[in-house]
Amino acid sequence: MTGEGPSVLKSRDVKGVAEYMKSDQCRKVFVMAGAGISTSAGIPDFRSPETGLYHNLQRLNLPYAEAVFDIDYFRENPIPFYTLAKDMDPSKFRPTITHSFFKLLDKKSLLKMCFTQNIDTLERRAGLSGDKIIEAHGSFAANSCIDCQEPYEEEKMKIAVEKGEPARCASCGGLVKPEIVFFGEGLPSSFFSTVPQLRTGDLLFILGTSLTVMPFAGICKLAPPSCPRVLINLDAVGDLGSRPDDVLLLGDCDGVVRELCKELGWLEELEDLWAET
Ligand code: CNA
Repeated sequence: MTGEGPSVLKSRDVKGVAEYMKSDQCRKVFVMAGAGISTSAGIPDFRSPETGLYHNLQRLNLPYAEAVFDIDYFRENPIPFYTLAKDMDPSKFRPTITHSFFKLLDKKSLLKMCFTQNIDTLERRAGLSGDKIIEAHGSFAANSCIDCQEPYEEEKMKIAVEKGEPARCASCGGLVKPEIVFFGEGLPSSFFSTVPQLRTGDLLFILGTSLTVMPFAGICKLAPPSCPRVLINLDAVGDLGSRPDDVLLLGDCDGVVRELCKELGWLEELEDLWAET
């Protein structure tokens, strides 16, 4: 289908997207987000060359980079994860202007749901309410035992992470970890019950993700052909670009979001929302 002209949008660029967003056709907006929306907050993503976590994991002496988020490896050796968790402590970071854009979409009564792979809770910290976020890979917001699932107190967990000493469950002695989804673990049921909503979407933004982790990566295909899919990312990913109304806005997401909001006449409001975070 590449090469065909758009059918829903007037043009496959910022102007075309902004014009569509202001029309009555565009009522239900969905967001799919990944680690790239938090890099400007200072949290490294996984796969960016040089700066990504996978590039910088040598110091943890892992057998392979993904092992740091592998549940079987964690049982054997939880130290690398605890070392990483210290660097990723969400309370140390401020939401980016891209996170505030999601809040702005919500304020304009456009946002239906924000599906995020991120575990940093910055969507919440940007003011988005829990009923508008699906944290598909869990988050650092809660901690529990990997064996008996007994919840573990946040303050005690902070101390364990700070010391780099894996916390143990008071009931069964099992290892404790934040409720983030490791490789080898299932996604939350809320993810599976909510993704079908994407079939009703009028517009889907996909931001800061390499679209490589399944099943999350596959859900962008659920958007119907009448729903333009807008990729805001440093590089082209997945099958984006294969549909007539796919828009590739390649570049830094904060910059592209500002450009789009300028076109929409929303820039000042966006900056004000961000200033509040
Ligand atoms: P990824 O595989 O690291 O891909 C990130 C993508 O974002 C790449 O395509 C980059 O080119 C792009 N990118 C990086 N910086 C920018 C930027 N400033 N503007 C636009 N695009 C940018 O990360 P994914 O999210 O796709 O992978 C899924 C993993 C990463 C999930 O399981 C997450 O839990 C995990 N993760 C989350 C965080 C976080 O919560 N902030 C950090 C690191 C990893």
